[in-house]
Formats: sequence, C-alpha cells, structure tokens
Amino acid sequence: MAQVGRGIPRLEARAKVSGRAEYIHNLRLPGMLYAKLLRSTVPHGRIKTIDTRAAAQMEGVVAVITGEDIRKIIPVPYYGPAFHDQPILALDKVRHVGEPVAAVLAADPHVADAAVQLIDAEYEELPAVYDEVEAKTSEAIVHEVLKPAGTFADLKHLAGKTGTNVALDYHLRRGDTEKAFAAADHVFEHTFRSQQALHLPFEPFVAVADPGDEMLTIHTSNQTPSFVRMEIARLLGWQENQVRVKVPLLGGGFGAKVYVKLEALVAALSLIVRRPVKVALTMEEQFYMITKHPATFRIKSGVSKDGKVLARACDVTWNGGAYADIGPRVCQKSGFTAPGPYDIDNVSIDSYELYTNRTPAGALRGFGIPQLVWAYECHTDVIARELKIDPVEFRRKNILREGRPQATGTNMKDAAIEQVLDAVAEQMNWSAPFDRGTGVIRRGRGIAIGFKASISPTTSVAIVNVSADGSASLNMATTDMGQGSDTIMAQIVAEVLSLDAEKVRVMHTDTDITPYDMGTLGSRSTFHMGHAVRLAAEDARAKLQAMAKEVGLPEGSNYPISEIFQKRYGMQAGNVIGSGTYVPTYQSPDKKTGMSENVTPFWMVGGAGAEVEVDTETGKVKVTKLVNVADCGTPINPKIATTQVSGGAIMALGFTLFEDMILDGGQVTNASLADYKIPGIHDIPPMHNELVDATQSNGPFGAKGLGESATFGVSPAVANAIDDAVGIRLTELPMTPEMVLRALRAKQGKPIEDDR
Ligand code: MCN
Repeated sequence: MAQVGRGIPRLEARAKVSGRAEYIHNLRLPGMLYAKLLRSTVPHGRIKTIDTRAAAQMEGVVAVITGEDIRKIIPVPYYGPAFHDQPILALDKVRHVGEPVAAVLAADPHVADAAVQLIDAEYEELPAVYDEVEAKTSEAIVHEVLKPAGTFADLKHLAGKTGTNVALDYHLRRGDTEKAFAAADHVFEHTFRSQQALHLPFEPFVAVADPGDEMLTIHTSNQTPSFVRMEIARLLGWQENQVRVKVPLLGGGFGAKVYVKLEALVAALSLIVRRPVKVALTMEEQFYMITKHPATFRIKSGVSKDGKVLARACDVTWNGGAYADIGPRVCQKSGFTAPGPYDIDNVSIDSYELYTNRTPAGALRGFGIPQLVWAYECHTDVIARELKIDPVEFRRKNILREGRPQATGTNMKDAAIEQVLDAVAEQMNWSAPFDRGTGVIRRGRGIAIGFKASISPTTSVAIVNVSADGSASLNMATTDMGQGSDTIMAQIVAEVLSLDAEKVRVMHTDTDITPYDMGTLGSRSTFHMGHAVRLAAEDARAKLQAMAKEVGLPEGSNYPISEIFQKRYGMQAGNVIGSGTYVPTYQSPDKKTGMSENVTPFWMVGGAGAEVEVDTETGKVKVTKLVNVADCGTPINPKIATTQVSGGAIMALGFTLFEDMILDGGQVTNASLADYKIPGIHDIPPMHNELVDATQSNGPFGAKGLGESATFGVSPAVANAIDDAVGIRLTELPMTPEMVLRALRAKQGKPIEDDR
C-alpha cells in the first residue's frame, strides 16, 4: 500500500493526548538547580554596578552569577548565527529592556525568584533608538563593534561594521527602473509598516544542562540541535562530540526556538556550579527573547495604462532589535522576493537590517515574507482599483509564470502561482455579484498571493536502521514541534521499504546518535530531510537487496525482510544501516547586482481570500470567511498538511487584527497574555483550506515545503476587503477597531482628535 499520500494520524497522537509525551518542562534531574533571571530595566545603558550580595546571602541560594563570572570560564562569551554579538549575560552594556543581566541559582525556583528581587543593578543610561528608519541615521549606536559569525555559507559575506546600526544591507538591480518609471503611464508609491509581534509557543523556552566529565548534555526545546551543539562547543573551545544535545517534542516553536536561545546560558551556569541547571521561562518572559521583525516598506511601481507593471522599486527596512539573531538572513533571503510574484523587467531592491533597542527579532513563520506580502499585495490592490481593473485580473496579467525569471534572474519552476490565484478566486466565488451592504455594517472582500524562496544551501543527513525482524527506525535531527515531521518522515521510510508507516520508529534528536541537520526552519524539512530520509531508506533497501542476492534469493523476489536476515545470520540477528545526505545546488547572489541563476531549490506559494464585515460605528472588523490555498507539490500526508494551512492562517489572523507589542520609552507595556491578545476560538472565521494539485519535480515524491505558506496572504487580503467594504486604506498592522474607526472618521472629514 502506498504510504506517501496517506492521511494517517500523527504517530505521537496517543502519547500527546494521554500526557505521556516527553517535554523538557517536565524534566527533573537529580541535584538540579533552577535559575531565575534579573533583567534589564533600561533600554540602553552602561552597566555601572551589579550588587549581588543580598541575593547571595538569602537562604537556599546556591549562586548568583553575572556576565563577568561567565567571562571567567568562557573568555569570549558572545554567540549568534550571523554575528557573535549576543552575550550570555549582559556584559558592559545592556541593549534592550528585559535583557538578562544576572542569574540566581537555587534548588527551589521560588527562592531563586525571590532572590532576584534583591539584586541591585545600576546603569548609566544611553540614548536609545526604537524605530528602524530612525536607526539608519540615529546617533544612538547599539553595537560599537560587530564580529561576523562566519558559520553559514549564505552569510559568509557579512562584514564587521562600526559606527552604524546597519547589520546588513542587500541590493538588487535588474533592468533600468528609473527609465521605466519615466516611461510609465502611472506611478504609484506607498509606505506600509508592520508591527513587532511574538511567536508565543504555548511551551515557553526551556533548557537544562547537565555537566559530566569533560562532557556536557543539554536537553532543550530547540529547532536547530546540530547548530546548538556546534555553537556551544565553539564557545567552550571543546570538540563537537563533547557536547550532547537532546530534543524531545516541542510544544510549538514557530521559528522562535532556532539557533541558540537558552542553551549557552544553561551550559555556562551548569559548568560554573557543576550541577544540572534548568532555565524555564514564563509566558511573560517570552516577550524579551525573540520577536517578529517590525518593517517599513516603501514600494513604488510604474504601470502602463493597460495594467502591466513595468518597474518596481522596493526599499525595505527591518527592525532587528538589539541582537542580530538570524535577521540578516531575513533581510536578504526575503528581501529578494520584495517585488512579489510578478513578472517585472525593471526592479530595484534595497533591504536593510537595523539594530535598535528593542527585544531582538528573528525568524517567525514566514521569515519576513508576511511583512513583504502585506505591503506588495496592498499596493497591488490599490493600483488595480485606481486603474479600475479587477484585482484578480490585474494579478493574472502580471503574474510570474513557469520559466520566467524572478527578480534575481532565477527561472520560476514548479511554482503554482496562477493555480493558487485561480483556486482562491474560485473559492471566493469572485465572478459572482457581491452584496456590500448599506447600513452600519458594510461588507467587502479581498485577495492576496505571496511566495517565498527556500533557504539554501543547507545540509540534511539521515540514518535508517533496519532490524532483523524487518522493523525500521529513523535517526534524524528534524524537530517535530507540531508540524508532523515525525509522521511524514516515517511515511517516506515506509514507502521506500514497503512497510507500514506506523511500524517505523522515529528517534528524537540526540546528537550522539542522530546525524547533522541544518535545522527545522524555513519549511525546509519535508524537502531537504525528506530527500535525506529517502536516500537513507534507498541505501538500506539496496543493502537488503544485495544481502538477498548473497544468500541466493532470486532477484526481484519479495521475500519478507526478516527472512533475508534469517538466511544471512541463521537467526534473528544483525542490522542493515542506510544513510543519506542531501544538499541542493545553489548559486549565491552576485554581491553587486544581487542576481543568481539558482537562488532556491523550490518556491513556496500561498494565497488568501477574505470576506469581512466592518462596523462603521465602532470600527470593528469581523472576518466572515477566510480562504487559504497553498502549493506544497505533493502532500506527503494530506490531512496534516491541511492543518498546516489552517494553523498558519489563524496565526496570521492574529498579526492582522490584534497582536502588537506596545513600547513606551523602550518598556513593553503589554507583556502578558492578559494584555497581548492572540486569536481565541471565537475569532476563528469559517475557513476553507486547500492544497492545489501540483508536483515539485525535484522534491522527494514530488513534495516541497508548506509550513509557512498560509501566513503570506491573510493580512493584505483582510486589508483589501476592508477597503472594498468602506473605502479606507490602512497601511499599518494590526488593523485594530481604533485604526479602522480613525481612518473612517478621517475619510468623513471628522478626524478623531489624538489624545495618545
Ligand atoms: N507536509 C506534507 N506534505 C508536504 C509538505 C508538508 O504533508 N508536501 C506537512 C508535514 O506534516 C510536514 C509539515 O507539513 O511535517 C511541514 O512541513 P515543512 O513545510 O517541510 O516544514 P518543516 O517540517 O521544516 O517545519 C517548519 C515550519 C516552520 S518554518 C514553522 S515556523 C512552523 C511550521 O513549520 N512552525 C510550526 N509549522 C508549525 N506547526 C506547528 N504545529 N507548530 C509550529 O511551531
């Protein structure tokens, strides 16, 4: 029976609903201490003193540790995937409110918490900058010196800069935009902004470090265990094999738990006290760890009178916060898709990653793409309306089709953009008349489409171990954070070895036994690890076939695997081990022009359609229908794949209508789930979630990534629907009732006075 394409339940479903599934928050080790953190109260300042005496004297406190204590065992205690800019605990300076400054260790977490209150830290405050555009010219410099990490092939070009807040600038030039703007019948220019928001996995960040003899084990809720091992070994000056990283299931990650988060801290603390140490953040502390980039996007298009986009200039400024994390990659990888999935001959892109004194920003489900689609799909809709061309027709006219070059020069292949657009339009019943209402409640509808390149080049390695009874287990470092990777990888092994997927055991990451993977991020696992797993299973199958031949079984016969082992070893004994490594081909963009003939192994495509009701008296927007369509090539597990679409869309709906990290003088004023609202069950509209019938020709079994695709189009689809309903164009996220009402009143010539 075919295993790929089966909509089987998740392999771990029973363990999850019965409470037996393994999570780090439940882990307790003998002699383990809990660490609680003192966090900076100022957004930017020089550390004058940290008085830990009172805390250290409190009964039950084992140690109080500062950055200077860490420096004694790790002389250069800075980490990061792009720049080594982040200290394990603040050193010399603090750069955002909430930055960890000191840690108290105690066997009782409540004692540690109470002792934290006794630490007295004094700072000399420095001028701070919060806005990404202001940061370009601000006198306030967040980092005096920058040291590129040099870890990843695609970030090798990062330069150490001084005297500026720019972490990375990326530029692309194609054709001649200025000439094309001059020749165009119409030129449109808009600026869109998006807010700082949070991942908020329901399992907050947590890690435990357990020191051994010249050896350290880290148990962590993390999406990139192989990187964690490398980075901790680098910090300690150890060999990789002296660090063991174990990752069980995650209660969500959404990009927050990539690279090093708490791991360097627990490692350092545990090595100082020579005992296991756990750091488990509260929900509130998540506001100070990692966020979604706020962005300002200036977009300008030259359009012919019949609606062909002739030129587009994109200027995107990303607010990376206090530490770069993976922001430079967001700036570049997402930056080059800024003109949208459109066939435009003349394009210029300038994309800037800025340091500011906010909580750092990194990867959040979509890796910058939702911020871009928000801008280019609102802009596209305004143009279509101004030119009185139907928004679907306008997009069809300009869409990037198979074989045509994207802005970078890479030819489009297997990107079902038009199919996604058509499916959204069909599900929205676009060609039928639409009742916009007449009274207080007005109705409207809108659509949007977006696309994303995959991160490249990256490596995945897998091992398939076939036992003598014919069962198989899979060793890989992909983290299942809820997206269903364990299940679909088992399906791939089962497909190749003609087993039932339910019989394949997937080992959770333990870097002592699971081989390297770049990370569970950028929706890369199904494609990259999927290939590595397929290759490992094929390798095992080839070895089994060779063994069958060796014991004299006729070629092509379908003897059960267990019988081949029986014949070979005379009993139930032995193993067959297959391994597979996958690295796609890639050409890095030219430094000057930003061009590349092979910038990504596949394109992800997602589209959304929204119907809304706008209450013109209160500004409240109710989404009454949400259509989400994505192209994932072949779905390996159509049931789980569809939940990826609904989950992504609901998350995006939160960023569209509610979620916003509010800052006042650098202080986050809504750092709790009481004040920061994510969508509840009542906010979820009737939804239609669909995967188009497509194949990724270079993908494993025709598959490619999907985990982020449904986040792309929701915000602009809702904004376009609001415009359709009441004729207002919102340019900032989230679109709260207050924003809507202000815009409505401004349109009526009765603006609400600003009392903020
Ligand atoms: N899938 C499939 N067939 C395909 C593609 C995908 O069946 N052709 C299904 C599989 O169940 C697969 C899942 O979709 O496990 C996602 O696959 P893929 O797009 O390859 O993404 P990754 O496994 O690399 O997961 C990462 C991706 C990202 S980047 C974020 S962020 C994210 C996401 O997936 N975070 C999630 N989905 C999430 N889902 C949950 N529940 N929780 C998160 O934190």
